[in-house]
Amino acid sequence: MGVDYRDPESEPARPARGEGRRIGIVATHWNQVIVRRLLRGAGDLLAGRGVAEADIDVAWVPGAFELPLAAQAMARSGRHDGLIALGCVIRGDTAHFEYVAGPCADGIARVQLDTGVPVGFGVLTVESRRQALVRSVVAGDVAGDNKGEEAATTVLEMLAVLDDVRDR
Ligand code: INI
Repeated sequence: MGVDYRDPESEPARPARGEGRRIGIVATHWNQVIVRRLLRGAGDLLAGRGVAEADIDVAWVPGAFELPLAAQAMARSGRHDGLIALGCVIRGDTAHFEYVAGPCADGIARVQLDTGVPVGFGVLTVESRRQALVRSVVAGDVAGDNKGEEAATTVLEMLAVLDDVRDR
């Protein structure tokens, strides 16, 4: 076997650190209450991993449909090593759920591939506000997880993977 990149079997899974990383976050005004919970999850994770507050920029956009364009602009600016997209599309709120959620996910995936800048996908696509709350837990909530935190973890992990792959 050649090089085995960050195989969790071959080394204890070490959380990727964030010191010196510059992170851009794109977030939506739509479903603001939920998105602010996702933002808190992402921000706490980044701080805990050592990303300096001054190295985090946040750009607000109207809705999930607009996230890819803002992410593309941030990626092209050269000012960010990695990005995090935060939003929430609720099926019950719109007849055109698929037309918003699909292009958002496709567009974010395209930004990563077109620019080489990793983007953590922290956009909830859910059936109801209740489901959205359970996927955006903050301190004090009883159960669930926080997809903003997960997206932040993912982007730090991808930056470490890309460093490894590009260095060898
Ligand atoms: N945008 C969201 O981020 N979440 C939603 O649930 C949503 N709904 O329900 O329609 C939504 N729509 C707006 C869309 O993202 C665009 O901002 C709009 O179509 C203008 O381009």
